[in-house]
Amino acid sequence: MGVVNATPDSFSDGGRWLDPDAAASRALALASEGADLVDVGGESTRPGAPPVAADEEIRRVVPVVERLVAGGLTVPISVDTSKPEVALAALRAGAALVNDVRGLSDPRLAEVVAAAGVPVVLMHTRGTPADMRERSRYRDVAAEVRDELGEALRRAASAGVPAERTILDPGIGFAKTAAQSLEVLARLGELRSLGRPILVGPSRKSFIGAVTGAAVEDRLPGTLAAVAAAVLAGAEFVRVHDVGAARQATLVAAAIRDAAPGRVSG
Ligand code: HH2
Repeated sequence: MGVVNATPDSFSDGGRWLDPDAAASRALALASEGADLVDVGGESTRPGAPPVAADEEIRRVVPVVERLVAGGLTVPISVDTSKPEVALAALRAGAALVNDVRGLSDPRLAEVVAAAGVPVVLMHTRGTPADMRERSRYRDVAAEVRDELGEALRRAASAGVPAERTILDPGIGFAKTAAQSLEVLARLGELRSLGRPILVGPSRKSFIGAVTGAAVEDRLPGTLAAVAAAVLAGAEFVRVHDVGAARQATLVAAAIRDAAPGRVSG
């Protein structure tokens, strides 16, 4: 999944793709680098990011989706939003999937997803960008993330979104310290007990800076290490900014995983 942030303030690429034409050409470039999905978002979720009104988020996201549909993008478009109005407008414009960093905690978004019959990424977080840093107290981070994703699955089901249409994401860096993000990655396999495909978004995040000291723009090697670890632990999707490099890392990690004796490939 290639990231297209049509925002002025995203943590690693804020302002680069705010113009809809620039964002659309970025998405097309990611698809030609081998992205299987492009994820278009109009609100930064970095800790401390200011909230964006729905109409402003729609103004950022929908023109990008429209340009991609008109420009013949061949891979599905996902919309990275937690707002029902934005999801609805993006789906009407041609998006095929909703990526919700709040795991359908807004029942109105769950209704939109249920009515549209589209797949949804349920990501784990706690609170909002304003208070997520204070919400990172866990007794056992991997077990609690798994249990809270289980609750998200139940919320989805009761709103009419069947489990078959969900993808689960532990939310690297969301209401988690660097050490907690590392532990969640190390224990990613524990999420498999929920029985759904797993997506992981480690790209350029601060846990990589905590381990290496690298600045945001120098975190590609660390991102690739995390991508490989996630794939070896069973992730089906990785959300990244640098698709070409991540695709190579993913293919090699998957080939190593599938070469283990006794494993049925595919
Ligand atoms: N991370 C970000 C945004 N959306 N969605 C999913 N499913 N998983 C993630 O890990 C995830 C996500 C944050 O990264 P980015 O979009 O680059 O930054 P910002 O939120 O500052 O726009």
